[in-house]
Amino acid sequence: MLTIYSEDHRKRDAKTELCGGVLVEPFEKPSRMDYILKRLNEVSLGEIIAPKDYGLDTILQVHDKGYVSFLETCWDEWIAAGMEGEAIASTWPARRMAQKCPVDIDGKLGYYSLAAETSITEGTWEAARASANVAIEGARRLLDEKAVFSLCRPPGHHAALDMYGGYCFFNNAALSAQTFLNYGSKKIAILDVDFHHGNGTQDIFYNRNDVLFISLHGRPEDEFPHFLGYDDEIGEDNGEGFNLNLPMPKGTTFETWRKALFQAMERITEYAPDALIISLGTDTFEEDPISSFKLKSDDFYTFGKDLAELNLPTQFIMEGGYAIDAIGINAVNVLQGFEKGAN
Ligand code: Q9C
Ligand code: ZN
Repeated sequence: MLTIYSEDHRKRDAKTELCGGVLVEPFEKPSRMDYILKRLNEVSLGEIIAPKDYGLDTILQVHDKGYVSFLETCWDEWIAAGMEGEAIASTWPARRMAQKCPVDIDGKLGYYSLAAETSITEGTWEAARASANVAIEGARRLLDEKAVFSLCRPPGHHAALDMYGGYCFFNNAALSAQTFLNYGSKKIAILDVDFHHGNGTQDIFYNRNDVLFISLHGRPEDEFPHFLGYDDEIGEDNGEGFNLNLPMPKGTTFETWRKALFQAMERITEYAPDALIISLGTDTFEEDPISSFKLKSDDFYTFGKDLAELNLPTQFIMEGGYAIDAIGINAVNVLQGFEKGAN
């Protein structure tokens, strides 16, 4: 399987994440990629290529213009304001307050964020742009390949039309879906198997029927992002019936998770998309430090094999996964299972 990867992800190297009332070393860190690369090379999965730079056109089809320019200038504005640490939001346009973008950088950070754990740092914009390019390149390559792996970092599925958070800035899966549509596809399915609900992807396609969004995740009652991901969110207007959430409780094992997977696969078969995008988080792993599902390394292989049954052109897009000494095995197990199943 062809892998798309950019070294520029290293430009995102935040030193702080707000967690449990203190600043900790971020869970989402550059070395995650090293473990995946190491495993890709160990099993010789295939060629690894760098993306071209696709500029901002596709990004602006998916994200709000003001949001994109905020990301571009945020760090400079933060430094110009004389701040000491990394840029973290601390105030939000909450219930019954004005939904207007302020001028002050503290105000802007709250306006354009959905959570405070994600610090913006020097180089975040460049890394997020590279990650977007990795997704878009993958979509283009899928025109000639049966499957591709877009090794994206930073991840994307929490990034909404005009909000960052949950370690995400641009929604890589959405950029990829939009790229397929730009190239003439009529219907795209996105299956999000990251432990956390893909609130950003749901948000972007909520009123559209040309992208089917399905997410398997920890229940919003228990887990981040807390305020989206319920099973009564089915889509709106043209998008009604094209959003499917399958939330599951803490402690969910592969046996239960796989039943939800089969339900998702049935819906995808019925939809009959031109291509399938997998938002691939491996934070469903039993040893993940911030999640509560109980998948084992072998289960990721079985999952990949199951997916191959759909017999669709498939793009895997890397999302979360924080048990980093197992992230290589787990992610590559999915890809190897898929290749095994497809033959
Ligand atoms: N104290 C992705 O998996 N909450 N993002 C962390 C730790 C945020 C996860 C809580 C989790 C974001 C792409
Ligand atoms: Zn996650």
